Amino acid sequence: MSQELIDAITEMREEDAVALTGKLLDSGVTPLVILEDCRQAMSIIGVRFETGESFIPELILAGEVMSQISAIVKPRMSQDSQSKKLGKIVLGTVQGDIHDIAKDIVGFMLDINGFEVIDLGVDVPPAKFVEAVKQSGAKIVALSGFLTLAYDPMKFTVQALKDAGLSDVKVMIGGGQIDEQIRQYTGADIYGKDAMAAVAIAKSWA
Ligand code: B12
Repeated sequence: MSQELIDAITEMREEDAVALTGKLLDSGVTPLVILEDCRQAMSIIGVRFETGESFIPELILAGEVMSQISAIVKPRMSQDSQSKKLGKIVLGTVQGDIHDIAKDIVGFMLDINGFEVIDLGVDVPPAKFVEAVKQSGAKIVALSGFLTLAYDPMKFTVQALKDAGLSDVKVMIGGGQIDEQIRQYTGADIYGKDAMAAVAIAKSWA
């Protein structure tokens, strides 16, 4: 763990955070350790937002810092990752929700663990998931959502896949408030608490 990196992110020192990431990678710190630092930093920022110490512009800036770090870390991981793909996964943040930091981490982890990730982005309507599954032949769909308002779009997406005759496609869900109770509500196959869980689930289905 690098407290210096966590501090640089939580203090929104964008250039420092990016430079430090490069330095840590060069000194042999693994990308996974860096991602864990990012996760810790984001959770500190999340608590500050909830307690009124930080506001939306800070969150947006933190999101940008995360994207930049991810862009540096990703090529280093791809070098080590297996070229053999374990299968295709359609990923997206559901309709009405634009939170993508966590989705990107999930996509990133799936990618470097051998899956071909078709990332549909944010605010993705159910029909778009259906279309992407049909086009790609993916057998796994991963839905991310952070808002309470995301529960229904998740449920509608699961239903839309069934209505399209894609009952053999497995659906995992995750994000902020998502838990087992929400999984039952949405009809998804499984809930995963973090990106590592997403990888473990996908591997068990592959
Ligand atoms: C950053 C942030 C934002 C940023 C998003 C930037 C971005 N590019 O994503 C911005 C500023 C844009 C934003 C906007 C809003 N936000 Co906001 N946001 C957050 C915040 C602080 C952090 C979320 C985050 O990215 N965490 C970092 C990730 C990495 O953490 P993580 O959860 O550990 O990630 C893991 C898991 O979630 C899991 N996972 C995620 N997806 C999936 C999928 C699968 C398949 C699996 C298996 C696992 C999985 O794996 C991840 C990696 O390990 C949260 C508060 C919080 N504490 O969560 C509020 C929060 C989610 N936001 C909230 C709100 C209300 C909003 C706004 C409506 C605010 C507004 N009034 O405009 C808008 C929403 C607009 C919209 N339509 O979506 C509320 C939601 C409340 C609710 N119950 O609905 C929260 C909880 C804050 C609060 N307490 O009020 N937000």
